[in-house]
Amino acid sequence: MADLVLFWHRRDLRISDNVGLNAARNLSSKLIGLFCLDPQILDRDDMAPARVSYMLGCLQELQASYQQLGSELLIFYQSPLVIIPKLVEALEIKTVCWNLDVEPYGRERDRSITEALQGVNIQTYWDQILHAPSEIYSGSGTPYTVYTPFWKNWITKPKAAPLPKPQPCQGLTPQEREVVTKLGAIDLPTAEDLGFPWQGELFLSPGETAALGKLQEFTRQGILTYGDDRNYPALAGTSCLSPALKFGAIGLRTLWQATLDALAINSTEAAPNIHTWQQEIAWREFYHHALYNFPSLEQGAYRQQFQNFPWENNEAHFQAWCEGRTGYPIIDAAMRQLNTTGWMHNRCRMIVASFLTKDLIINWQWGEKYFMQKLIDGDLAANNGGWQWSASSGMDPKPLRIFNPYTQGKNYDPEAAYIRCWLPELKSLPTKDLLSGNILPLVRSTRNYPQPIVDHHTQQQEFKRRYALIKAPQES
Ligand code: FAD
Ligand code: FO1
Repeated sequence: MADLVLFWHRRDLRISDNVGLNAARNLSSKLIGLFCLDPQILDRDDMAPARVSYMLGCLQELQASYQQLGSELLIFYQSPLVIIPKLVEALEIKTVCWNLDVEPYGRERDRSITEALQGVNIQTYWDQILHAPSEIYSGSGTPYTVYTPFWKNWITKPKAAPLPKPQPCQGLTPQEREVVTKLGAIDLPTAEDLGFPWQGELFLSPGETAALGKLQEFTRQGILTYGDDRNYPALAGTSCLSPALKFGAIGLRTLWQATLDALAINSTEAAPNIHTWQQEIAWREFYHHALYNFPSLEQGAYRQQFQNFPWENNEAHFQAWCEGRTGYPIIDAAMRQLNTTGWMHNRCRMIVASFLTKDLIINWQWGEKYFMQKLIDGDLAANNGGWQWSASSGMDPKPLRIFNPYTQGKNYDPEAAYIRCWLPELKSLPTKDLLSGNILPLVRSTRNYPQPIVDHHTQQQEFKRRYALIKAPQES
């Protein structure tokens, strides 16, 4: 009888194009999967119900996929540090495999488990990015801190082809099944059971099948006009794959191959659009590598001098921003999209992040956390990267980015269709008033829509004044 191999899933909730799972299956024909509902992660105060709900949906399909292979995915609501050594001992498992992660918590967890599993064969792999951090260093052997040179290097590296689904395999014997039941294996709970009820529709249907379907649909059509369409939040101009990428419901090699296929079958006119989407995939990787190389990003600003920024941190302003009641239509529309759906368009993420940091002069970390509490795709690396970019506290602070919310609205929501969709109380107002914010006080009060809580021009000057105080000498 073949040796039992344990494959531990974390954010790779699929069976196809899964580097670690594919390798584990090659090691043995007897293979089971494991997912630990980790109290240390689930008890954090930045958990989003939409995200937990999406994750559980992915796990449901993953369980079914394991059954089709002839095996099973075990679920425990326990710390992996406790349950994995117990499983290894009770089932005499000789090999444990998993895919690596870039997050500080995950890396420390993996280090502790490795230590606890002395004598066990542990095999780890890079799966959630196309290139491991060690593959993309500058000529002088240091990590990149600016995107463009990173991209220029990253795009020249050959990318691996998608991997197939694992071959059918054997799972546990009835006796072994009894053992895992005694150790506390559970049926998959609902998001409500875990304390994260999500009543709304999910922005993307969970699971591998839905993610592959979405990729196919997008690379057949949406990608061909992505270059322009991606900037307009009223259009369905982006792939909507971010939750799938967060939880690994789709493999990166499959994604990349789809872009190559799209380049091969479409006209040369489409190519710049496809390249732009490839660049977004590289932004994701840039932020993953950044977090891996500079784990302290999780704690605060990359730029030292930014750690003492004199923020205003007005709690009432923060509350108004969270609720979408700032009196700035484009800001409020975006925040209501986030609160209602658990997702926000990228253009709007940049606008509301600039508004929070540069207009309300509130610490970007408050916004970072609020996003994590709401986003279905909330991902430490991308979220932290996006916030530091917007706050000018990160690796690439120049030019000092201050978005004018009215100009942004005019440029990217010219018919105010997005504003009308999320602010139905203002629906009947003329487009030019919605975009300029010139809404009469009487109209605001009858529709219960607030006055602007701050003046953009005054606050912009104030931000610049404070920014000058912390600017490093070499920048002045
Ligand atoms: P598409 O435009 O179709 O892009 C395809 C994929 O590329 C995305 O799914 C995503 O994985 C990646 N990607 C695209 N743009 C970026 C980017 N700027 N940075 C990093 N990866 C990118 N993305 C997250 O996945 N999770 C987050 O928590 C997150 N927080 C953000 C916070 C702020 C302040 C900002 C400005 C951006 C943030 N982003 C985050 C990046 C981006 O907004 C989303 O990835 C994108 O809106 C997801 O929609 P999509 O899948 O339709 O993207
Ligand atoms: N990974 C787990 O192994 N167990 C979980 O219970 C779990 C919950 C979870 C919830 C939200 C979220 O955004 C991610 C979640 N993940 C979970 C994945 C997590 O990102 C990885 O485990 C990382 O390696 C942790 O650093």
